[in-house]
Amino acid sequence: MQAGTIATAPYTDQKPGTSGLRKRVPVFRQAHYLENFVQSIFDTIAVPPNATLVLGGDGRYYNREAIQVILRMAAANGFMRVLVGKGGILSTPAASCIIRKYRTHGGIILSASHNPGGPDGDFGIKYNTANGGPAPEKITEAIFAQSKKIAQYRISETADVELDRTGDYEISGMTVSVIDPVEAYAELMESLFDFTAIRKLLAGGFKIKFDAMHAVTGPYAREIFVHRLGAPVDSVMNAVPLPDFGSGHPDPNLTYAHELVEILYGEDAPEFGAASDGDGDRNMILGKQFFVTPSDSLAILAANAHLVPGYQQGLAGIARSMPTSAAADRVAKTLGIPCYETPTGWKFFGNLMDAGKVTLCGEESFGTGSDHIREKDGLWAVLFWLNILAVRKQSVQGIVFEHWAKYGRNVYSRHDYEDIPADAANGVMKLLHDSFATLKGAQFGHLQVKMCDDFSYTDPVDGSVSTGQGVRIIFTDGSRIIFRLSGTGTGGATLRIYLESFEPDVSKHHLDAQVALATLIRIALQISELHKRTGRDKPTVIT
Ligand code: VG1
Ligand code: CO
Repeated sequence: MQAGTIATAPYTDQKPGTSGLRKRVPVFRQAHYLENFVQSIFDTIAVPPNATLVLGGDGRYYNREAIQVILRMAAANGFMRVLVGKGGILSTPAASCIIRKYRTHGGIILSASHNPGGPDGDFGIKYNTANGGPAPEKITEAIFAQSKKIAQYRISETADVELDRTGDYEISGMTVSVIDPVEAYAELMESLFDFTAIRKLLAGGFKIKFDAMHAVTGPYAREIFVHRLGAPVDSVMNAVPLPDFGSGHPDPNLTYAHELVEILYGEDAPEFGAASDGDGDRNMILGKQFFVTPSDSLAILAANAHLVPGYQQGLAGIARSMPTSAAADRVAKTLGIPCYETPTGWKFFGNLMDAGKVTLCGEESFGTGSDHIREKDGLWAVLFWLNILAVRKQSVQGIVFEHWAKYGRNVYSRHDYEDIPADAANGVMKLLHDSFATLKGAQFGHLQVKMCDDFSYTDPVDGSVSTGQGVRIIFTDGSRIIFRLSGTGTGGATLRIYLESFEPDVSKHHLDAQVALATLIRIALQISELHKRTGRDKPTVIT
């Protein structure tokens, strides 16, 4: 057994995006590509003596091979121990939970989240720090800088580690502990929510359906819903993780989770439906024939947190990403707690949670979470909803309408134009920037533009500044149109348009969001010249 140093040359494209480095599998399979990035992480964090690393992924294609490589590299880079999920599996929230529980130095999560997998699908890698959260921008930038000058990496020459049996193994003087990926996470959930009340709700005939989309949450959902909460086995669908997610697109929204949507909108529908994404950090919440917008979901969890054991002591504050609707702000105001507006991506919430400034966080992209870990957490959100439903004994729809009646409704929608040519997408963004001066004060029917800018954020804890986080067009009545380019895609560009307007009038709360937002949608298309510039006449996905 020996540790070797291998000469390599840099790649120029290893810049982490919104959530880690994501590329197609064939890109990761290029000679030294994975190794270069992993060594750049280890060089950046300067592995201290006796350090432990957490390692696991969402089970997608190339997960196991990558884990073996990273184990060999961790040994050669001086780690004392690696905790790896059995079968190479760890959901993103479970990885965060384990980093915190065992106070490790950090963790590597292998996932491209909601992006499709398979030999030609996407793969991804992300580093999380000792607080359990995604590395902040200054670390991801340092990793990128290192990847551009890397000349060698260290790797041990050892046989593959047996990943399918829990237990401790030794490679090149380093311990590999293969651990149960579910246990610690399930225990954490049990400590936060009233499992007895949820068990009673389910035993009383309240039917639920959870779609794991053949991604990582299957084993977690089975353990929690079926074994610990007594739901029937068929409450969890697509429960077996597959390397290509059964050829599906593991993104829990109305378009890609259509199998679940059809069940919830069909005859004899269950009372509650939910889905999670590839790596288990997103959630979609459905009631019988009803869809809960993620921005509303965050606001409703906050407004009902006092009903849930883990949050009964009150919330310190709430944080939401900039494009997320201001529904949560209204709840924060009523509760008399602060609400922070951050750029897109979970890495911006970490400092606020570590400083005790916020308890709940959320993004419009089906991400919700709290300071129990430092990642968004799909099953956590589902359990939070079930706990509320068990206490309030109302339908999902009933709870949402009551919420709107009390706070007003932030009508919200996101339109995604996926895989458009990068030039066209950049052209749209440039046009918008160039129009700031003429847009300000412009009148569109009854709507007048109050301000427009490109969002920038100063972290209230460490003072770091992040610029270029999305174009905002804000109207005098508070309506907003946001344009942003995605930072998680691997092919072409994805342009996201976020639309929001406030409706206090209860008699209009039943309106479909697309109908209620029709004027804003028209304005967005007009000022961006989107159809002309991209050749697309409708969005790929509407949520
Ligand atoms: C998207 C979402 C963002 C989320 C990110 C990672 O980023 O919009 O809210 O934090 O995905 O989520 P982008 O740059 O494509 O808009 V996940 O579930 O991929 O870790
Ligand atoms: Co995800």
